[in-house]
Amino acid sequence: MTWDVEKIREDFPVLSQTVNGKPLVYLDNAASAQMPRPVIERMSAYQSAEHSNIHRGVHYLSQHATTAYEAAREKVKRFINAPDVNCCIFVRGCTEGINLVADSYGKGFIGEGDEILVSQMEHHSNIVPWQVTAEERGAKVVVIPMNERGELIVEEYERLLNQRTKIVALSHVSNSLGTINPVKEMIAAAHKLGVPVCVDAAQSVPHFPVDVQDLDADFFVFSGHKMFGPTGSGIVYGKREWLDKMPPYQTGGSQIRIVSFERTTYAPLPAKFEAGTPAIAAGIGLGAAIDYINGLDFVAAAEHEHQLLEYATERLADIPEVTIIGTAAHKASVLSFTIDGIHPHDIGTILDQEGIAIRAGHHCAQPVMQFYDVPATARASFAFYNTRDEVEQLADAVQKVIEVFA
Ligand code: C6P
Repeated sequence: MTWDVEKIREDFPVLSQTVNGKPLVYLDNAASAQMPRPVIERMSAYQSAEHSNIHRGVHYLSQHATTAYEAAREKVKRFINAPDVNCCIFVRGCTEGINLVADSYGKGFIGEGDEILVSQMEHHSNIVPWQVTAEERGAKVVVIPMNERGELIVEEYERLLNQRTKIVALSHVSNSLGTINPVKEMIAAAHKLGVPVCVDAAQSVPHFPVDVQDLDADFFVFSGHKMFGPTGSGIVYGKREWLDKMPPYQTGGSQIRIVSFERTTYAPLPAKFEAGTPAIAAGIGLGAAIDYINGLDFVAAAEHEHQLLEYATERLADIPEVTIIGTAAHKASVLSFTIDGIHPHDIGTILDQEGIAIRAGHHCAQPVMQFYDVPATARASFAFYNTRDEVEQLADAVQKVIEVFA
């Protein structure tokens, strides 16, 4: 299967600009991917001619906007193969989504002495909300360890699962290492004890097809802006058996059935978890991003990306001063590295002078940095619109950084 990357790039207007006098090489896709023209145009059309509040008005525009928003929810359902559209809850992003699950599931199901299993490679968004829940509920966060390659130690995980475990919080793909975790097997192991699993899918949905029913995920959370959609959009998918029993996360307009000063009752799913006016344009934009992905050969896109990652890994591994952080057997998109004696922020700054955008820092994964005993890493992250030539430019620029500091 061939992948016509030059044709795909024409869909992304942001890519055809120069930065610091050089053609932009955008390798910060794990932070935020770029939006293709159809997404930009769909949001602009909504803002120009369709904008109105949803689920409230009897007038034309309100009904029209409601239909567009709910159509986007249907697209999400099909994209992740959710069994029920009402179990797909719109949130503003992955962080808000995980906070929703941690707070609401915590209130419903976690108590004194219980344990929450969280992996060592999680993003802070999948650590801190669980710490807060643990503190509030008198529970404990227990860490699933990883090995030197940045792979979770599944035997250790299975040993840690026990009768006190009330939930497992796990990233599908690590944002700092690129590791693809064996979530399907890990979910099956948790389910043997009746323990639900919350999958942080922020870094998987942009890179390969997902199926929440095949994974048997209890919760599956992601952001729109990493999957070629807008900021301010995101999804919590949850199994109805949990969502129906969980209390609302936020309360207010739109999520109630009846309010009186004596007693308030809540609306059914998904409204119960969608208090207030949502980010309507962002939700519709997420739907347009899904349409865009569906119009591609996503399997060929994933293969192209994988080849870029392998080639970049090969090129950087050939440079003696470079250490690659995260060498798991199964990886997606992310290449983290350090250079002997050079701070990652300096790498990022010099690469920027070459027009190359990467991220330098702890990537909101400080426990990963502590594990490898580094303050930060430089991270290149690929999307299907990146090219082999851009990988060459990255490798050449890294060589240049080393020469600057020699
Ligand atoms: N990671 C990165 O550069 P938000 O910010 O809510 O859209 O997503 C949070 C989040 C949660 N989980 C994972 C695995 C993530 O990678 C992220 C966001 C970005 O790696 C920004 S820190």
